[in-house]
Amino acid sequence: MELIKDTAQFEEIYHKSCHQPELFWDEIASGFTWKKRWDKVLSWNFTEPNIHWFVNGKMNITENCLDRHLPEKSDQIAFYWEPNSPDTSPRSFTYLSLYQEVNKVANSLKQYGIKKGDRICFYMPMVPELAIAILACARIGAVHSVVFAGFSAQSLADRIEDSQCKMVICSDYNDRGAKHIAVKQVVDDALQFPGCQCVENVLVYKNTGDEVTWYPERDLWWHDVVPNQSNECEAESMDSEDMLFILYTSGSTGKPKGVVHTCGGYMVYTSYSFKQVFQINEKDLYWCTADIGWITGHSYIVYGPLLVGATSLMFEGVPTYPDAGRFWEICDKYNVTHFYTAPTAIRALMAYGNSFVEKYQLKSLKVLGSVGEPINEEAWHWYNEKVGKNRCPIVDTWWQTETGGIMISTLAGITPSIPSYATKPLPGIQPVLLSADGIELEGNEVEGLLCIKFPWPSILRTTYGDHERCRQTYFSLYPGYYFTGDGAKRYKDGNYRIIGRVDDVINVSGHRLGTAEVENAINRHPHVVESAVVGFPHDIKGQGIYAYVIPVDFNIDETILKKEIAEVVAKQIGAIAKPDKIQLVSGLPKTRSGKIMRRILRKVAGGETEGFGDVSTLLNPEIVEEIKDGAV
Ligand code: 7RM
Repeated sequence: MELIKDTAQFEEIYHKSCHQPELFWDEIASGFTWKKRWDKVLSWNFTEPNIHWFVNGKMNITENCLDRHLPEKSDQIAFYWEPNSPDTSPRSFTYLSLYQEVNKVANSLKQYGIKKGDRICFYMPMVPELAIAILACARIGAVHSVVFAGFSAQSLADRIEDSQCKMVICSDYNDRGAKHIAVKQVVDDALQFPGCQCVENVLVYKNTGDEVTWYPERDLWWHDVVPNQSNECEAESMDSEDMLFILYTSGSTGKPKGVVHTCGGYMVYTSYSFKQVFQINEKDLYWCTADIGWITGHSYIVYGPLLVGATSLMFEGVPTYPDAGRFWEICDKYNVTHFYTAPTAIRALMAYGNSFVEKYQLKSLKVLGSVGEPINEEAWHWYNEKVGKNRCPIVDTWWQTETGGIMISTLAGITPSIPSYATKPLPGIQPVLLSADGIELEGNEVEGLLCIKFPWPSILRTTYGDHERCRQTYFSLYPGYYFTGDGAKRYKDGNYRIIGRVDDVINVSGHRLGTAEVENAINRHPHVVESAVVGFPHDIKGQGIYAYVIPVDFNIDETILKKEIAEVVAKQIGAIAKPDKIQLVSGLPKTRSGKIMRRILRKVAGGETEGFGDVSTLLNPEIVEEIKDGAV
């Protein structure tokens, strides 16, 4: 796969990708190892939806991540691993050693009865064994469902149950910053739920070595099972459209949905987008600071870099431990050339002042990336000046769990970066802006709902176990389009600026949460009648969580109730979903049909005191004054 060389070539390739998409993707897919070539590049409709890329092609993504590189790169480092504590020894894996470790784990999974199509749940910290086991799973055709290890036992149980996982892979504990987290305990708690009977074994990687409760009929130690295995394991032949993984993500309604990605298209798109956006070359050292529990980690820590044969860095810890210079220390230590992080991390580090970042040279850096939420101009400039020393292009990459890979972004050093703009769609991506009634807005200087009108290889195929939900969420509101849930503006030269979600999804520190999900958790508290959750602008997190709560009675200790509500949310979802602010109210503004007027709640949460428009049509207009006066 050739790197795009300049703007003119980008324009030319983009044009071709839209006018001859099948030819375009056929050529790119031909650069991979297939066990059998496809009969047809694409067959699709967005109505059911039913999308097939590389029809009847057979392959295995791990052969493309590992085996394919062995002849030339067996001694090249696939990834370095930097532990949470700078005092712990770092580790590294060459392509050959990674290949062997993956095969050993793959053989272990087979030994315990895991077969093609079985689902395996992962609840692991950022240790190399997480990446290894994910690849092992893919090697034998099992489906991975990684759950971010900050989610609660309840959330973990819901996900295990929804996809009926046969195995859970976890660690004993996790040291993250100064925290010591009992990972296996959460798994044990989750498996107490009646819906989790499907789990036959728990494979436990000994990470810290502290004592754990052991269930001998169910639990397996990694070190008892894995080392004895053969380091060869034949890669299962997978159809392009066989499931590769499930990743749960929040939407505007109810419980999170399991976004399904399939083998062939995901492979082709993550590797293409990785290479072109970051402009990765031999000898580069790429580092993405995301957690593998999110899509960014799947596509751009595990699969993308390995597919292109890059060398990358995986980091166990957090940006502020032992101090706020850790990221920069690591960049200098490893000579990181490509650094990819989230605006929330940049803002958090900015808040510590410049002394930390100024202590380091950062001479090796060539490209900076941003992902997960809109990057505000102040953070963009700080990133550019203090980290990139005004000499590294910034790629602001817009994409989603559902898109599998980066959709709108600058190509580093090829197309121009503009502060707070994601800029242009990648080759193969055809975005449109729609008005609320579904009309395509033409030209530049327009704002609308961001939709995509043609499939790309890593578009989600379904939501696990509920295809109708997939259709309704993404393909029904604007027939013929994939609806992203984001609003965007298009400026001159066709550059896009992402504004943010237009649905009831909030983005807290780059983590997606449904307001309904948080409300359901809050409503579990016996002293809560009803609640409404909205986002509000937050200096570091991007958005914070503001909860309006109607208590059973006001004759209570407010501080205790608020604390308990936060605990209920942490228990139901995880600490990331704890409200930043809770306001007790006697009612919520409702329309005559009983719908909560979130517009008003968002304004109050955002600190606005006027411009509420006509509220007289509400069922309870008097509540608006009370809410304004009681704003926290
Ligand atoms: C990769 C990821 C998706 C939502 C998406 C947006 C927001 C992501 C950007 C962004 C502005 C960006 N997947 N988002 N990247 N907004 N600029 N560069 O984050 O499924 O967890 O979230 O995140 O609202 O719809 S995700």
